[in-house]
Amino acid sequence: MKKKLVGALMCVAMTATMLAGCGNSSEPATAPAPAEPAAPAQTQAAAPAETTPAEAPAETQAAEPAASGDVVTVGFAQVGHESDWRAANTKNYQDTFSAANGYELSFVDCDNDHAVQIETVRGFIEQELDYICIAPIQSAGWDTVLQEAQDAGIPVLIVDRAVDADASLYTTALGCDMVAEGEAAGNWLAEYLNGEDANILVIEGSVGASATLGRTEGFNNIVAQNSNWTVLDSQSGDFTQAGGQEVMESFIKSYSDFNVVVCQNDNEAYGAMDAMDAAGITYGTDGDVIIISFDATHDGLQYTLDGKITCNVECNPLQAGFAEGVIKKLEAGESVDAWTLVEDEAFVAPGIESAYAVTMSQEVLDGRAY
Ligand code: GYE
Repeated sequence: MKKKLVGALMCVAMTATMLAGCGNSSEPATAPAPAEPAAPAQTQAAAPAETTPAEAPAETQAAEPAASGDVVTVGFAQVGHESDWRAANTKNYQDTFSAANGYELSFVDCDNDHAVQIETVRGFIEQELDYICIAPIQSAGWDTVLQEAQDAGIPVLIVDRAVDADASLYTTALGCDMVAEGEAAGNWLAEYLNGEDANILVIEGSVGASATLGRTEGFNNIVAQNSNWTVLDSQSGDFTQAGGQEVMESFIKSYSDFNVVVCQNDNEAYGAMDAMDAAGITYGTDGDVIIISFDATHDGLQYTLDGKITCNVECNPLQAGFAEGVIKKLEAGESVDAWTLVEDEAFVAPGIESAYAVTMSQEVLDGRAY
């Protein structure tokens, strides 16, 4: 294994609060139990919204206000329950689109199955819901059902991840800029390595998801600018802890000369840490391997604070307020933006100063809402 060179900026500040046994199965890293994917949508109600609606200048299509009386019916075809990020995102939608807030939310966990997600959207169309939110499992394959929703006159919000369908087929899209996230990770790595070689292993997210495609593209943009960086391998860990562990175990069998592991979400990073622990490979600001992660969920940032994940690029899961902002405008007969960006930032372990990221502290962690 190649030894990581530690520059002058990178003094280690491991804290006494370091978690014992990184990524072990007792960590609260798993999402709630799955809903039956093929089951009919369940109506859910919960606490009031926590987030602020998007303040977006009017730009595109206005829709007819909902015709179903006072209660606004919203269908949400959610990706699944693969990660902590997803659990926070689901809770945020359930809290925001609550009965107390005047909504009837039909929530379906599509269990990472594209066919189930398409049929779920068809079900929402048949039920004549007022609005449909889709967090697309994969970016391809949406034209037909989006056309069906449009023909039925139901506004569709593409949330979190993107589709590659023509934008005229849906009302609006919102989410994080995944390419920018990948570039942030790469830019930080270039700054941190300061000219040293990188032999990189990438644990990608789910195949065909825009979060995977964008983070990969963005990171590769920076790889292309660094002639002494090599991506040794890049495999999908499906955005799960088990997937991250499995891919890392197979990487460890095949490669002995890596000094960077890029995990496209926190749960994969937990699994990768388990695999490296089992193989006696050290990582973090005190070890041989630099771990970069994405999401910056609470537990992921705890590992960043502990110096185990060196850089963690945020993707904010609290996006329901933006969707509600769009729906309120449509209800009022106003036009909405074609696209709303949910902004995020990156975080680095204590002892590191970066132009691209916030240095972690207990205060930063305590201020996390998810
Ligand atoms: O990074 C991952 C989740 O689409 C941004 O999906 C989301 C990604 C997130 O499973 O944890």
